[in-house]
Amino acid sequence: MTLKIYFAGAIRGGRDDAARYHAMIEFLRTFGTVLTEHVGDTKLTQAGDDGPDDYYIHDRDMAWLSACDLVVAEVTMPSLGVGYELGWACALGKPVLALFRPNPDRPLSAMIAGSKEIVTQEYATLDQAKEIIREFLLRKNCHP
Ligand code: 6IA
Repeated sequence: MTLKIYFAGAIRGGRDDAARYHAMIEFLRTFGTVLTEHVGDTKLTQAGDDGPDDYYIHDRDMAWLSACDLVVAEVTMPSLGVGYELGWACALGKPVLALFRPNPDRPLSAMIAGSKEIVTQEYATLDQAKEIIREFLLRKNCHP
């Protein structure tokens, strides 16, 4: 059965890291299906939600979160939606990897960094992020 991966990254929180999300999603796709590919759509702007309404987005994403095998999140750009998803993912018992690029201006929320359910890993380059993702997935017995 194909691995179902839920990737979380900021949308209305800010799209500065959209290209990184895109590259991570491409890498994750070598392991299985990414349910939330739109998060890495570099054409999607903070304001560009001209699709379905917010109730639809919330309920569809929650259904994907319930259905997924694991969650990978890029948490450098603070996002209420990503925080909400990670809280729910923990409550649902999903394995969660949170990737964070440290910077002196904005430390990671203690609710993520201090969670024993969330595996938080710091990285600097995309190659490092890929290696962290690969190790996390292999530990969960998931192979490309
Ligand atoms: O608070 P944020 O918007 O930064 O929350 C981002 C997170 O919530 C992402 O990880 C997504 O899974 C989810 N999310 C927030 N907005 C959307 C959305 N907007 N579509 C799908 N997931 C979303 C509409 C875009 C669509 C028209 C392509």
